[in-house]
Amino acid sequence: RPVLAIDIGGTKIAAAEVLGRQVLDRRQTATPRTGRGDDLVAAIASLAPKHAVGAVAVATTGIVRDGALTALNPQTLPIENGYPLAQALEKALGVPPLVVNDAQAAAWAEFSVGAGHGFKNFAFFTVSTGIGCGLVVDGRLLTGATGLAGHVGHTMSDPGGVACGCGRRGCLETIASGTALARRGSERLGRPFGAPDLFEAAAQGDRIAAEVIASAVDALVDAFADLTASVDVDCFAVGGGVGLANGFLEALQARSLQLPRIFQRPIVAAQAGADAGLLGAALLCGENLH
Ligand code: BMX
Ligand code: ZN
Repeated sequence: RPVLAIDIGGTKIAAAEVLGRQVLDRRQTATPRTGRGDDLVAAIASLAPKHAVGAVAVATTGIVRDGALTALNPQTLPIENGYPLAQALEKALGVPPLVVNDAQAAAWAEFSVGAGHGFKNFAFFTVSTGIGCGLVVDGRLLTGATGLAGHVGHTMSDPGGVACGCGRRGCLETIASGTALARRGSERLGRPFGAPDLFEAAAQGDRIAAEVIASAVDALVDAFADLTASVDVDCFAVGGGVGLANGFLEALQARSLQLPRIFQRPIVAAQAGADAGLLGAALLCGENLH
């Protein structure tokens, strides 16, 4: 029987039925950014099929602890702290769902059937609006006792740097996310720049645009090296709109080769694409999440 899979992001909510590795009948709606979890649940219910479903799997941006959702960075998704998402969805859909962080879910998809297949210790990064990360250590997905495991987007990149939505300063996400690139590019170039415009300008030979992108690459590769020193990652896979932008992966690989040998690891492109969260959550339904 297919699993009804849901992916809650900061801008859109996607739903699909996942049968084995196949993601079928994908549909989506805008994320209600009202700060009320009940509005998320109503939006999800509107995407659910009329027929009964056997299982429900949810990947969501934010910290998931015992089925409850909290934003680490409320700018990514405003929601009340500890919103009982699993409980509310069970009421709405009639099935108790599995709920997991979006990047953790995507890491599991990549590990199971994508770029991380065959490795025992694996890290997936999505570099898009924010920076999400999921870690597989010794073949097991790390979710953490409070759901925080893998939130590498909120580790230190720039001591004393700008305030992050999570309450710290200088997080990796404030340096290397798509949002950060747009902000930093606009500041340096003196006019509004989106992340894609910045890549375009760099490709046209703009030195400042290239510098801003290079500093994001440096920060990410340093985070990879820190993580390698922490849990000895075998391979990194990178996805997301910025992660898969022209030349970005090659820049990460080139920068990584400047690290001392012992910290260098393969850096590859993620394979599961925009469906990684949906697929990973559905695949986790068949596992025992710890
Ligand atoms: C944020 C954080 C992570 C998430 C990551 C990528 C929130 C709401 N989200 O760091 O949980 O995995 O963004 O999320 O605090 P995305 O929506 O940018 O894919
Ligand atoms: Zn932060």
